[in-house]
Formats: sequence, C-alpha cells, structure tokens
Amino acid sequence: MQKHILVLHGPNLNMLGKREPQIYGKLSLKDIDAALKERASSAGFLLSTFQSNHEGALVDCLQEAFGQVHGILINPAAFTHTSVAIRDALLLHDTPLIEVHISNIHKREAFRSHSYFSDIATGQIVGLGARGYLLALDAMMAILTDKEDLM
Ligand code: DHK
Repeated sequence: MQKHILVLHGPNLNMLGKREPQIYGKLSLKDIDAALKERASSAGFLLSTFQSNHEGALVDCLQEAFGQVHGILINPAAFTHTSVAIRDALLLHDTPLIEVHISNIHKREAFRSHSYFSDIATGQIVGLGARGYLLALDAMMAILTDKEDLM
C-alpha cells in the first residue's frame, strides 16, 4: 500500500517568491510543492499539499485527514507562535510529524522563538531555506520505511 504524506503550509506562504525574498527566498510555493510531489512519487509515496491563510481551514484539513495519512510535514508559519487549535488538531494524528521553517526562527524576533509544535514534533528543520522541505520529506520517507542508513 502506498504511504500518504500530508504537507501543510500556513499563512502568507502562498506569497513565497514575492514575500521578503531576503528571508524566505525566491522560490514560489508552487515550485516547492512540485518538487515535493516529484520526489515523493519517485520514491513510491503519495503526497498531498494544502495551504491556507485561515487557522480553521488548516484544522479542518487535519480533521479530514484523520486516519488517512501516514506522516505530516507542516510549516505553520505565523500560527507556529499562536495556535493551540492547530496543535490540538495535529495531536489527533498518531503519525510522525516534522515541523519546517524556511528561516531560522531562533535568530529573529524573540516572539518567533517559541513554537507550539516543537514539543510534539518528531523533528524540526529551521533556517535551511526551501530545501528544508525536501530534507524533511527525505527524513519522513526514511522514518516511514524504517531506514536508518545515512545516504
Ligand atoms: C514563516 C512565517 O510566515 C513566519 O511567521 C514564521 C516561518 C517563520 C518560516 O521561517 O518559514 O515566524
């Protein structure tokens, strides 16, 4: 059976490429999602992506995915620092969870250092730009196939 990975993107990530490119880079969300889908599918995984600027829409997506996905990658964006609702919706899922941030949230304003997700995530990737998503995907696929090799 094909394993299914859900990728969630929070608010303003639909503006990647245009938004503060010195912090978030020049790639668009479409570019990132396409690269993730291609990488997942060539490794035999199914990957779905969802972006919303609305907290409730992200909660709805997580509820709809209940029991349907094997792993979750999330960049909650600004909701990282505020959302108990998304945290609770993630806790519905008994799956590995990887939190991704394009920028290094620990090197920026103090309010960005706190994440409502870091203590419930399997792991976190911060500060490596858009490539962090691909690294997170590789890690997730390795976790889901029980691979411990380093290459
Ligand atoms: C993206 C955002 O939109 C910010 O609100 C977070 C995160 C950081 C990122 O680095 O991907 O603080």
